Amino acid sequence: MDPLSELAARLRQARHVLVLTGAGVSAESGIATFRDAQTGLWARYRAEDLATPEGFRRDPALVWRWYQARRAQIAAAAPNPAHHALAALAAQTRLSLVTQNVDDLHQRAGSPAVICLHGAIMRSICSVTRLPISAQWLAAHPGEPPPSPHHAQGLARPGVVWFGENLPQEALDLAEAAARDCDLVLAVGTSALVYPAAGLPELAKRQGACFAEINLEATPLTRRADIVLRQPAGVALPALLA
Ligand code: BV8
Repeated sequence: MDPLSELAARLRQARHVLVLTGAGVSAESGIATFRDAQTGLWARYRAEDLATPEGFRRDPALVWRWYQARRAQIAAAAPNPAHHALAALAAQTRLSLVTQNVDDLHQRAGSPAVICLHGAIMRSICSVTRLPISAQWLAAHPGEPPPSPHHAQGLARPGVVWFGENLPQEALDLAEAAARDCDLVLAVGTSALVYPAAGLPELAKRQGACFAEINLEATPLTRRADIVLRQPAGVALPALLA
């Protein structure tokens, strides 16, 4: 049986499906991935200069501009067939959708419950009090970054998890519980380099789940996969539901 048919059959029989998505799921919406050599954000920016508390303290204006540029790219993007297929899957089976992505495309495609391990780029929080920046302040300054990212309550920062920061405990607990309970786990569009997210398929596999990888290239998880689909997520996921 070809891998697509095998995975489609597994999906129909599954009791609980865990899907872990990465930046590759948003690539067909025109959002650059982190490690794609041609267009990846890391090709142009050093992540350690930007997506870290140290980088923000060192140059808040640069980091704020980087996030504003990404927010604009995301706001101009639309969910692609991969996002819509996962939203449809939630109506057909018990699905735990866990994403590493900080865009809002899963939500805009209609996925009812998205476990966001790395936060949400569209949110801004005060890095001193970690409180959301007041809607009034943001409404009074539509679309523009703060005069400097310094805000009355302290530095305004994007509501994402930076390297070296702990993940939101509730999201991580939900994701790990899903990994321990699922009987099918899919890793879709992720290079599987960032932990603890990349550890979820292994956690599922250790308790007996079938593991499928849908990715354009091999990753450190490929050797552990029972099924591998080397196709774009926007092609493979709709085909699985056809
Ligand atoms: C933490 C928000 C406690 C910011 C992000 C254990 C082992 C090793 C290292 C560590 C470890 N534990 C902790 C670490 C350190 C670190 C880490 O993992 N470092 C890595 C780089 C080695 N982890 C942390 O710091 C985490 N915190 O664990 O706290 C702690 C703290 C310190 C020390 C120890 C423990 C916090 C990690 C969160 C970082 N924040 N995002 C922002 O976005 O600005 S992560 C960032 O990378 C994005 O969220 C992104 O989603 C994520 C992972 O990348 P991918 O999604 O996989 O994207 P990528 O571009 O890499 O790959 C895309 C793939 O898709 C490619 O393979 C491509 O071929 C494929 N593709 C492309 N197009 C398509 C496609 N596939 C299908 N279809 C397509 N169309």
